[in-house]
Amino acid sequence: MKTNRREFIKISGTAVGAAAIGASTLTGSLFNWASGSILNQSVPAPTFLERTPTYCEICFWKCAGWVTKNEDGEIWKIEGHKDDPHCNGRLCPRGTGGVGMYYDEDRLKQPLIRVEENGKQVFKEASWEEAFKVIGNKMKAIKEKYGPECMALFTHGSGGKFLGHMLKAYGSPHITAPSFAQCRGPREVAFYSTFGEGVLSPERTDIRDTRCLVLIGSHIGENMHNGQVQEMSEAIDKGATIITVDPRFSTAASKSKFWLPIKPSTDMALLLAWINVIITEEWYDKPYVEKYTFGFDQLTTHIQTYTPEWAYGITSIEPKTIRETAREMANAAPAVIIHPGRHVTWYGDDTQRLRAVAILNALLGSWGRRGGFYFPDKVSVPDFPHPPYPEPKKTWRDLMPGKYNLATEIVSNGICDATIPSPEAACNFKGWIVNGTNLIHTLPDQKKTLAAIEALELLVVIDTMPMEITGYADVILPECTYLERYDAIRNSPHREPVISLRMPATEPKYNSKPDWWIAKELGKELGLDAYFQYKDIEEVLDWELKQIGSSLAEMQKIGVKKFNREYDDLYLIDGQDFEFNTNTGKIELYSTEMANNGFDPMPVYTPHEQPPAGFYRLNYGRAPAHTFSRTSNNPNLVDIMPENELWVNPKVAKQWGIKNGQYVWLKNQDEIISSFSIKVRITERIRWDSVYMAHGFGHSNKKLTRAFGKGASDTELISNVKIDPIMGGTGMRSNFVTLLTKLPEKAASETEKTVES
Ligand SMILES: Nc1nc2c(c(=O)[nH]1)N[C@H]1C(S)=C(S)[C@@H](COP(=O)(O)OP(=O)(O)OC[C@H]3O[C@@H](n4cnc5c(=O)[nH]c(N)nc54)[C@H](O)[C@@H]3O)O[C@H]1N2
Ligand SMILES: Nc1nc2c(c(=O)[nH]1)N[C@H]1C(S)=C(S)[C@@H](COP(=O)(O)OP(=O)(O)OC[C@H]3O[C@@H](n4cnc5c(=O)[nH]c(N)nc54)[C@H](O)[C@@H]3O)O[C@H]1N2
Ligand code: SF4
Ligand SMILES: [Mo]
Repeated sequence: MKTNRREFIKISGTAVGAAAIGASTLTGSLFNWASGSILNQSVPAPTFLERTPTYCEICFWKCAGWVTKNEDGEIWKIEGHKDDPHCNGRLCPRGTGGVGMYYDEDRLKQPLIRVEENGKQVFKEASWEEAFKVIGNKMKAIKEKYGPECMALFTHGSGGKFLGHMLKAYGSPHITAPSFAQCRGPREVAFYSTFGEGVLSPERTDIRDTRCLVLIGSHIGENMHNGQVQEMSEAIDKGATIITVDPRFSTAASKSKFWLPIKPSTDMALLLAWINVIITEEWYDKPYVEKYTFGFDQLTTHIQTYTPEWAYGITSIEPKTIRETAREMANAAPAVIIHPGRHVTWYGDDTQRLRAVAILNALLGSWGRRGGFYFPDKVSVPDFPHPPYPEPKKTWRDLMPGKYNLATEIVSNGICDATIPSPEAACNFKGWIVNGTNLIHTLPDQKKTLAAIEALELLVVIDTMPMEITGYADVILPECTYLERYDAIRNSPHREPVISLRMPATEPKYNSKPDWWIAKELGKELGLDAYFQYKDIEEVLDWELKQIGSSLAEMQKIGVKKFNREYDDLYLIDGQDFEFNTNTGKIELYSTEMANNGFDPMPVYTPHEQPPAGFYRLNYGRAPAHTFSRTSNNPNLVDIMPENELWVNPKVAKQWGIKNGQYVWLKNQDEIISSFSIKVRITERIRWDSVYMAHGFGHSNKKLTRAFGKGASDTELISNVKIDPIMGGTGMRSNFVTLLTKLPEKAASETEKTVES
């Protein structure tokens, strides 16, 4: 099987002047990082350059970069910052194309308020003052009638810090992000209960020095998290073995020594069989296991029956391959990483699957070792002084008693559920502020999301674009793009502590404003002036930076600043005593925390549903040129990839008599039909029991002139959600679809249905 090189030509063909950087296998073939601006290809190099620091907002890797303007003062290009370990001077194609977000003429331009005119609901343009008045009055009424805790903030992205501060000052602790229960939550909870620490973001994986990288359902390469992709290229160049477990022949699979095309939903069986082999063959790190772990004897007994022969019948991976790959990992140990993945909410037993991943890493001694997982460090930046927040009278835990006990963050789908009125609910949420998250495409089970929205007394949406969620808002507030604003200091954990500044490269276009300003003005409207005792964000940033020995002026010049680690403890030293932050002070192979909460202390295999005849499992994932639903209208990125395609195995295509390039509709197990059709791509790279599409397409908002109706939405078809009882994650991979080759009546009418904003 070959990867599609034509796609690569298309990418570099669009990015005129782009150079392939690095001669490694990965960068050299599929990932041609563009170094110049895609948008202004024809603009001659300006004579006067003015550059300002930023960090990218196109995804959550937050690469630091420089924005350069041309002599007319217009944004010309964005380049990576060479001192930044997130990007090492190179942005991914999405980051380079980020300029398109600023230039997109479909942007939200003015605050909008929902009003009724002639019996019809419409959005009316408003001033910021009017918009704040409407929101302020409603929020005060909600506080009075139900308590401030009944307001929730859904936020994903940088502005969350300011809006979160405003909400806490108002009296609600309910701030939630989809990056927990729709994304990496199970992984964090699993690693906390095993090692007493999370994996964090950026992941603490020491990929550049690894000798064996196991990707189990994490497709680095299409998942373009920059530094991680670069480190993987570096590791491959240095001869590391890549083992990819994926039912789909992903880009990573094409770079791998072993590709294990596992039957979807059966990963737990493979992981348990690997644990079985590593213990029975005595390939584990004996001194490490003895010194640092708890529960080895229980684990040994527990995995007796989980043999490779047993797993073969479940996973379709041959026992010989299971042993061979286990051997490969053990040979590389401790410089081995069984990658914890990132979007890990699949089948509802995800925390337990990630526990198996954590246990495997522990047995091989990779936690705290070079080429395994390092101990990250970050600077502690104090917050600008403010009065203490009022004590909330109730929290989400009171509203969902006994549920998701081990969740370490607020579960967004839990807030959504608790918004839907029900006789049992102690309190329902009455108002949402939604910032930088397109909940309609982000939360599975759209029926529930819509039912919750229906029940709200206030829905404020802060966004840069007219998305699906904005169509449901009472008030829409247009945020300016990341290129036009200051934000909180980026301060993420890494090998060395490192901070980065984002500052405006230019004035906000239209009547858009930054989140820090929105939070402050809304705060004042709510009478919370005491919490906003500063003139502007520059004062706040300068104060915060001065506490850590820098200043705003310095950061404006250098963009990125590295600090020394307080201790030289990136890895464990051989034989070092170490107390882990778990109940036993050890790495818990047997989890006392799980046991105490009534969950299996060691992972157990349970079978998952398989598709009925004529149906295929709906598999979805990332496309290198896009981020979720946020970039599908970006003029630069639309050029690279205008719509998503449905990967269909040739055997299936033949059965259905469908041709490459033909458009089909999809119908899921609950009779939900996709609003739009999707182009078929016939490929051996997908198993016959599944179909695959990139997430983020199939927009139904007509205001998105480039993205409307392009491709299909996976979210729409994800109505069967398997909730992880441990932490509330939404397992989204138990949905099955069948193909419709003709335009069904329902789909035709759905196509007409749009939201206005
Ligand atoms: N079906 C399905 N659902 C998924 C996933 C999936 O693969 N399939 N993936 C899950 C995962 S891993 C994650 S992390 C989440 C991601 O979930 P989201 O972060 O909600 O993803 P997006 O669809 O990109 O929505 C981002 C929204 O923010 C807006 N936006 C972009 N920039 C700015 C800005 O600077 N300011 C403001 N105020 N708004 C901005 C965009 O216009 C868009 O409306 O989705 C989860 N849900
Ligand atoms: N270009 C780009 N990169 C991104 C993002 C983006 O939007 N665009 N988003 C970022 C974010 S927030 C996240 S969370 C990460 C997510 O990135 P990943 O953690 O890599 O997750 P997914 O994109 O969901 O891809 C999952 C892979 O799992 C495979 N798979 C499906 N079912 C099974 C199964 O049962 N078993 C196994 N073993 N594999 C299976 C799919 O074929 C796919 O290749 O990507 C990040 N990077
Ligand atoms: S990985 Fe790409 S999109 Fe994400 S922050 Fe970095 S440059 Fe931006
Ligand atoms: Mo994510």
